[in-house]
Amino acid sequence: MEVTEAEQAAMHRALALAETVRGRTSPNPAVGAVILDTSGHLAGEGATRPAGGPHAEVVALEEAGASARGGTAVVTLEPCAHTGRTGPCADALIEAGVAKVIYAVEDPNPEAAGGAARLRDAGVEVIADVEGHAAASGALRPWLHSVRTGRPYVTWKFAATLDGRVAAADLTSQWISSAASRADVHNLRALVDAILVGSGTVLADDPQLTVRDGDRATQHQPLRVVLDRRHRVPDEARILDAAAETVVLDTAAPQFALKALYDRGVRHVLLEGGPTLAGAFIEARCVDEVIAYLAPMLLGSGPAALGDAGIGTLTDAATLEIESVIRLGDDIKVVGRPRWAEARAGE
Ligand code: AOF
Ligand code: ZN
Repeated sequence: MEVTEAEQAAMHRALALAETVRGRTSPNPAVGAVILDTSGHLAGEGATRPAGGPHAEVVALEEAGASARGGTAVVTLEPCAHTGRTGPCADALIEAGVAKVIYAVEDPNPEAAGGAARLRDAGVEVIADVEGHAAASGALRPWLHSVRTGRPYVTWKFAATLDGRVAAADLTSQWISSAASRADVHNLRALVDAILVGSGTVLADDPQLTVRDGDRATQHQPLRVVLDRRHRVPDEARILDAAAETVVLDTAAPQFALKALYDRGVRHVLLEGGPTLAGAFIEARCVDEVIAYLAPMLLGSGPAALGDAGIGTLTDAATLEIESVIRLGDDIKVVGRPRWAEARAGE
């Protein structure tokens, strides 16, 4: 069983298609699919439509029409075998006469799994785990995490000086990070389902928490979430304006908040502030990814990015596996994953 160069290229295209719908498919996964005709030429392509709409395979099959017969389907996730809000994709592929199916990641959702077996039973050649790692650590990551853990994937993002401060001693904090970093944050917001802050951040900064610039602006506004146990958020706070939907949760407990968001269909949360809330999330081991924007600036005093996380000694430190380090304008962007997240993913 071999994967041709055209099929490999089709998988890369499917991965790219999946990227284009990130943040707009939850609670469903962001999947990409490509159909090649019998001579290996592109016949159709697609990505998951918003939840309740067709899956990626069905979008691609529609575009391919009769050219799918005898051809190959290349998908980032194992085709489903269940009737949920839509019919089984495995059956749609069989009916269309597809001869070969190549996919990246096995479907861990017990309700939908079994597509590969159904395809094989119908005489379709099936190849699994092609670019599996790329798919699982890309657009599918938050969804895969949610299926396994029952709570959303949490990215904690902060912008600080090189000495880790988010504001000066007098609490001035505007423009620590560069314009390039701020645009990057807006792109990041467009990829997630919800943005989470504590009431302290609302009172201190009165942020709007919308996607305003960056390349993906206006495509999608994530849900805005404030944890406000003491009912401190004033009616005139910008987070309550009409620019996007907002929920105020009457709790300070990360697990409870994440469960409530999961039940609303949220699969990826961007934790944006502030230090106290971040400390509580780290202490509860509810952070799966850390994105730090570090500005070439030193302050020497002022609040630290991370508040008390219940860590008293070095051996208890939350250690990160660094995934990438890039320069953004004059800033440095570091992406890392706490090792506890890794341990969980391997369970
Ligand atoms: C998607 N898009 O491209 C694929 C999915 O509720 P349903 O009927 O839409 O089914 C959702 C499940 O289908 C989802 O949890 C996953 O297991 C499977 N595959 N879903 O939304 C897709 N291929
Ligand atoms: Zn499906």
